[in-house]
Amino acid sequence: MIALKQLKQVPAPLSPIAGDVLEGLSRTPKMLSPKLLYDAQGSALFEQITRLPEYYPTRTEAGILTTHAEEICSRLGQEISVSELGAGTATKTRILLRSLLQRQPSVDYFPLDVSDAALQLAKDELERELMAVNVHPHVGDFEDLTFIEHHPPPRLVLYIGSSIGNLEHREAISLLQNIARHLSSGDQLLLGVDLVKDSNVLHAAYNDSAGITASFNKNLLVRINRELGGHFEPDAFSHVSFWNETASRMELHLESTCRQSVRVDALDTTLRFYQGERIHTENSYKYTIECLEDLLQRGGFNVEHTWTDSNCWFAVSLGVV
Ligand code: AVJ
Repeated sequence: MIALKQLKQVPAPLSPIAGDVLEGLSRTPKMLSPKLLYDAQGSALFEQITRLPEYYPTRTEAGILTTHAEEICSRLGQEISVSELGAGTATKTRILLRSLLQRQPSVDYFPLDVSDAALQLAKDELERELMAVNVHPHVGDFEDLTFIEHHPPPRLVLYIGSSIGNLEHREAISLLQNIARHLSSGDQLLLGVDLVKDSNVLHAAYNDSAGITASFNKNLLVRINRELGGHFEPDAFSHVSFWNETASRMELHLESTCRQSVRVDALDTTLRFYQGERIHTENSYKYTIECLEDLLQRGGFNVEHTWTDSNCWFAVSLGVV
């Protein structure tokens, strides 16, 4: 009896996501940080998204990098090192690194990502394909960027893939300022952002017919079930994504299909949902070229050049400190 009582008093080891989940789901309206979407399963689902016919950003950006690789590299410093924020599996980065190796004998490449699995894949594939690239992976988020100072100058920081689209404008500006603070004069940033376009194109990209984006979104609930002893029924929520014109962003939500209560053991709480209640899970901001260049400027970079595709669907901009 006593042993059991003592056992009950031992707190379960708190998962690192507990605080974020409790905070977000206690708000009105409920929300969850988009960072939570990228566990191993979520990162794998995102990789699938990048190959969907409706999801244009990845292949459009890859097209821009392929078409302009030489010109981009000609604008970079001599014997640079490359750091990448949110590198993932670094598929698009290979285009640039390959081109860079025409100008310098080797490259030190420092990918940062929250997903250890993705980084390991990046390292294995890159070092097999491009022997002159030395990969130094770093698992972590963007809170502390001091490690950039340890990368050999002159530096190129890559922040491509429109990951900055997850951030509010003021968050995006302070992230760029934070990057700039750890760089030296002459160091450069290559930033990729998704552009404002026909809302039908946007809608299709986030509501794919194969339902992969829906699975990616619902994986949040699966993750809470696994890591926090949640009792979510993923199919009692539907994937909702729409263009918010006023805010210039795509929004992702999970909408409760019925009135329901969901117990989350590790948070020692029961969440209540009314029918139609939404959890806001992600924003994906879309820029105009003007807004993109303004963002770089406010972030502490001088814009050197901006490249786009023939549809003007995506833009890649080079800035210098
Ligand atoms: C990884 C943030 C660039 O905003 O398009 C894709 C994430 N979410 N489909 C994006 C995402 C749903 C993606 N980013």
